[in-house]
Amino acid sequence: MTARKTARKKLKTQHSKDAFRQARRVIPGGVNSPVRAFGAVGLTPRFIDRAKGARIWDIDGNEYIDYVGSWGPMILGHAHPGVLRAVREAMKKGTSFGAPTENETRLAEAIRRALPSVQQVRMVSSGTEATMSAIRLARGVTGRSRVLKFEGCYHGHSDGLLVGAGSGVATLGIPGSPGVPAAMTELTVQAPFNDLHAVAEAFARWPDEIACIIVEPIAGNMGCIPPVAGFLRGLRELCDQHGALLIFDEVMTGFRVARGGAQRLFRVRPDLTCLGKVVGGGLPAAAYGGRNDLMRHVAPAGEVYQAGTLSGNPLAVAAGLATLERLEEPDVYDRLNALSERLVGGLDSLAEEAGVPFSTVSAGGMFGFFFHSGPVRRFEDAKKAHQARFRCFFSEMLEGGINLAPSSYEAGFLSLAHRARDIDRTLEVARNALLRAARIR
Ligand code: KE4
Repeated sequence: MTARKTARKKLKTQHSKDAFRQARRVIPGGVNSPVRAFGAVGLTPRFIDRAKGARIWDIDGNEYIDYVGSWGPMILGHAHPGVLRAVREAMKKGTSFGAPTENETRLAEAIRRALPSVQQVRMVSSGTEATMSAIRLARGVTGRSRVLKFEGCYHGHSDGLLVGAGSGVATLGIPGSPGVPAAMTELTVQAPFNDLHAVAEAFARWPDEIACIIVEPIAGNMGCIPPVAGFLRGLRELCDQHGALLIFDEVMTGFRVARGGAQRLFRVRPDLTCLGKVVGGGLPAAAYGGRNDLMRHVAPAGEVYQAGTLSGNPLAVAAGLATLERLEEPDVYDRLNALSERLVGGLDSLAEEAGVPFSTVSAGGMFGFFFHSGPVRRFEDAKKAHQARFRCFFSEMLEGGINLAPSSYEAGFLSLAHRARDIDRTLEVARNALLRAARIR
């Protein structure tokens, strides 16, 4: 009697396949942001019908436990009643005025309460705008032109930040995309993440030329990679020593890893902070802010120009306010930490049982994993992770009703709507997914 392999019923995906074909006719790659196309995993992207709490449903009716959470904003869970109510109430008064509203002041005050390093805030509509504007401000205030960033850190798609991954020590940026002229990246210096020596070398090589360092204090765009002990403190000291500004790009970590973001977690105070995702509660809103002596240079208070038709949009501000208000509850981050630790702890145990090299990271409501035994401290390390195993794992988890980020260079996100039973279900599916991945050489 041959053991029949229990062929698991594959999820129906015909509607997503049809929708993807149709979308590709009128939208480049069929998506409005590249990662959504599932290119890294070679599968049909799931077109979404609706989401609620920790769950998301595709247009074929498949249900998933969601760990993408719109790439971070949905920290309360999808379609949170309080957020929907706030947006509905705001909509009744109109959708956009191009004039100041009191709620924008309230949101700025809520951000200040959480981030003592931020005395003034400017709302924008995307993380890209936030980082681009913070860098312009740093250049305007210091009168310097160079910017230092880290390989594998992503700060949105403004030209000067789309630099190819350099190699070795601090290197001058090379265009990371067609359409970005070399002249736009020549002023961008790249160093390996977690490498203070390379940063010190950059300051030595370009004395008095570096306006700022911009860093994801916990990197979330090359997988999830935390700073090694002393790294952020070291950046603070080098910036102070060389008269450069320190910009924390907390678009992903802000209100995600702690109420005061990574700067609270690691007790390092940046000069400027960029925020996004959670501060818009799922609607287009982002921000940059910092000390009064810096922000007073931003137009119209000062000379550094920056503007935006929909900056501080009433609906986005209502969603952001409703989200941040709920994040002021006392045990929020303990709950998120407990959930992410339950998840990554379970994955670690299952990977060990499966005998597959694997390492995990978690911080607040953010987590990551690599098919690499670790330590993963920089982009070079992350690139050594086993991609075929990741693809197999991702596919098995998706088939099992678990929606993970479709790239090993992304992070995962939990919400306050996730429960222990969701994590346990996820681990049930992960057991078999890791065994299958382990069989790949
Ligand atoms: P947006 O322009 O996409 O709002 O934010 C850019 C940005 C800036 N800084 C950090 C640390 C970020 O993570 C991002 C955007 N994150 C990606 C996820 N890795 C957004 C997903 C996407 O590009 O579709």
